[in-house]
This record gives sequence, C-alpha cells and structure tokens, in this order.
Amino acid sequence: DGESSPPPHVAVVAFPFSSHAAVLLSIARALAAAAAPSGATLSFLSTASSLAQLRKASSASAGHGLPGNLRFVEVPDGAPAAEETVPVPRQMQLFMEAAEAGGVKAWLEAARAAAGGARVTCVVGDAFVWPAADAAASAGAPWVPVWTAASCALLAHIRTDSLREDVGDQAANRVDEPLISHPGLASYRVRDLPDGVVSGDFNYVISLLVHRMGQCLPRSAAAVALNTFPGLDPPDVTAALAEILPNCVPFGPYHLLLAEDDADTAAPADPHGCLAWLGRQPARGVAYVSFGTVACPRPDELRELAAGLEASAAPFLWSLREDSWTLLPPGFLDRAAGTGSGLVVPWAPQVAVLRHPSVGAFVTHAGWASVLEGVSSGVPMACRPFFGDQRMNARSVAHVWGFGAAFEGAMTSAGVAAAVEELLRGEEGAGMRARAKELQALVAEAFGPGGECRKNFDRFVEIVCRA
Ligand code: U2F
Repeated sequence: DGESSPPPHVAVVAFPFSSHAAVLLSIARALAAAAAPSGATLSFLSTASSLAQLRKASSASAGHGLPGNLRFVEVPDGAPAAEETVPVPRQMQLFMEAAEAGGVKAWLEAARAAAGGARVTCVVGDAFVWPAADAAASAGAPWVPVWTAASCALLAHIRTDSLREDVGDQAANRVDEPLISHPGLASYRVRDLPDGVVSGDFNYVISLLVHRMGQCLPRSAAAVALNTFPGLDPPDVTAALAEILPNCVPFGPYHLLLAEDDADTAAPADPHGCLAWLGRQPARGVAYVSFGTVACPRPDELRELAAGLEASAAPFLWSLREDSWTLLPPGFLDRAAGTGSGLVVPWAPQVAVLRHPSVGAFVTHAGWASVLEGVSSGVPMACRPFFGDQRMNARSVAHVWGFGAAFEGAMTSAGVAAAVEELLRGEEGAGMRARAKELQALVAEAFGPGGECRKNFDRFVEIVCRA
C-alpha cells in the first residue's frame, strides 16, 4: 500500500559528452529540489571524466555543492584501460556499445547499491542513451527521456525512416526542396535536416544513435521532456510531435529551471572579466561571439570572422578556445586590447553575458542551448551552423521565428560586418530585435509564477516521482 511504499529513487543517466551532461545535471538539481519533500533521492550516473568536469564547473562557480538528496554514481566509459588518447567519436562509440551491451542495467544496479539498496523507481535520462529504455523496463521502472535539442530536430530523428524513403539517394540534388509532405517539417528544406538523417555518414556514431533513439522513443518513453516553451514551436511541429509522443512535457529553456535559487545567476564565475568589460560598453552595442563546446571554424574562416568584427566597428566579446588564438590575424589581439574595442577569452559565462544590457547581437553556431539562451535574453543572432542539428536551428531562427539571420556556408569578413551591423542598428534588424523581445517576453511569462513551464515541470516531477 501507498503508506509503506519507500520514497522514490530516481536514476538520472547522462550522455557524458559536449554540453549534454551539464544540461542534464541542471535538470537533476531542479528535480532534487522539487522532489525533496517526497523524500526522493537521485543518483546521477555518468563517467569518471564527465563527473570530474561537472564537479570542477560547480566548484568554480560562486554557488554550491550538490543538493543533499543527489549523489554522483560513476559508470564505466567502456574504453579498454590500455588504450591511449581516444578520439571523441570513438569514445562515444565505446560508451554506447557498453550501454547497449547490458551496461545500463549494471549501472542501475550500481545506483541501487549506492543508495543503500533502494530500488530504482524511475529512470530519467538523456534521450541519446536510448539503451536505458530496456534497462528501465527490466528494472520495472518507467523511462523518462530528456531531449536537449529543438523539437523539430527530434521530429526529424523520429521520422528518419520515412524521410530516407522519400529522399532516397537524391539528397544532393534536392537540397532546396521544402519537406512539405512531412508533417511538422514543411518550413525546412532537405539541406536543413540534421546530419545523418538523409545525408552524411549514416554509420557515424551520432547518426546511428539518433536513428535508434528515434525508433525507441515512441515505443518506450513514459513521457518526454522537451527543451522548449509553449509559443516557441509552430503549431504544426507541436501537433506532429504530439501525435507520435502523446506525453511530451515542455519546460525549457532548461537553464531557467534553477534561476531563482541559483547562486550562479547572481555571481557567475568570470575569471576573464567579461562582465566588468561589458559594463564599460554602450547599451545593446556589443556583439558576443561563441560557437559552443565543440564547433570551430577553419583557420581561413576564423580570420574572415576576425576581420569582419574589426570592420563592423562594434565592440565584440569573443569566446574562443585558446588553441585557436594563434590562428587570428597578426596584431588582432593587440589591437583589440589596445583600443579596448574587443575582448577575446577562452570561456565566458555565456548566460550572464547574454543577459547583460550591453550585448545586442550574438554570432553563434546555433547549438540549441545557445539559441535558447539568446532567446531568453532577447538577443537577436547571426547563425553559422557547423554540424548536427545546427543548420535546422539556424533555419528556425532566421525563417521560422525571424529573430536573426543565417549564413549559408562559411562566414566572410563582409558578411560578418553586415550581419552584426544589421542586428545592432539595421532597419531589417529592427524586426529581428522586436521579434527577439517578443519571444523573451513569452519565456518570462512561461517561467513566471503559475507560468506554463513551471506547471509542466511540476507535472514532470509528478510523473517521475509517482512511479
Ligand atoms: C551540442 O551543443 P554545444 O555544446 O556545441 O552548444 P550549445 O547547445 O549551444 O551549448 C553550449 C553551452 O556552453 C555554454 C553555453 C551553452 O549552455 O552557455 N558556454 C559557456 O557558458 N561559455 C562559453 O564560452 C561557451 C559556451 C551540439 F553541438 C549542438 O548542435 C546541439 O544543439 C546541443 C544540444 O543537444 O549539443
């Protein structure tokens, strides 16, 4: 009977690469806080290197350790011990092979042991780690996957088989064709589809993974968390997804879940002085540039971008991994520092940067978290997509929501200067700035007291904890 049933023990399964694990941890933190009154405990499962990175990131920020009811549980990375530096795609492959070969089942047992024998009552996890579905089923627990990217990309992965059937081997000849016969995808062209759906290497680890995930979700997910808010996705996307996944729970942007009680928001770690520098710049005058945690322009394109930023005459803040600094045009860093016209840093507190009143434009790779961080701050963006879902996100920004522009192909100096000028001060840019503000207001409403995302997150907590 309900009276004597033990409190929930939720296993949270991370995908331990790029920004994925950090996103899942922020959801786990919010879940831990919301579920604490029910006595719930959470086990956050990731690899040793991923957990080390997460620990480092959270101890660098002003905030906090882990909530008392959330523990880290280390899982094997699947790599043979003797192997030397393994390239990331191979690491992903080894990890997924281990997960598929019964690994997740063993991880759930490890979680149970770490929780003093408490049975796992629900498995929440990054949707990428689809083998968690079967492991959850054999543990008698529901599987509640978390999708971190855009809804339209999820739709494309679930519809991969029918898209492949339609496009066949003609992807290269049909790049500009809109996908009008695919519900929810009519605003996108063949060329906008994520890599590995109808083009690219179908056997690449991520292509295989998202394909299997897309087949698995409709069969096995008890509910699916979506990184979106009501009013963002066009009605046809929402309807098409709801038809396949009746239990979608949109409560994104996920980074806002913690905003209220998160010390990061008040005083984010900022070792390179980005916020102080921004404080000396004109209101809405700065272009912020970042391509996320994986993407990197080639050297010639990097130089074009640098030249474009100098030509635009707008002050710029550029988050660029240090190994790329030597590729910048001669004198670029000195000129930026000398005139104070630009700041190049290896890492920026992006959420706080985008919220800063001096930032007026965002040059981005259109990774989904970045797009949503821009949206929640009302900053219009110029997108230079590189891989994966980024082209589709860029298409959404420029053509579905209209709060930015998208480069088709590599950036040129003139293209960058024009895009930045347009976003900051241009006439066409005025529409984009207004649209960005409208969406910002929608996010604020959804996360305000009684807002839709708050309610949906409560529903998510209920689903996860009632099991
Ligand atoms: C993969 O995304 P990425 O990690 O490349 O890019 P984002 O989804 O935009 O996430 C980057 C995060 O890193 C943060 C930034 C975002 O939360 O605020 N960040 C920062 O704090 N400081 C910096 O200087 C630079 C970044 C993939 F590549 C994308 O295509 C997918 O859309 C995405 C989601 O699945 O995962």
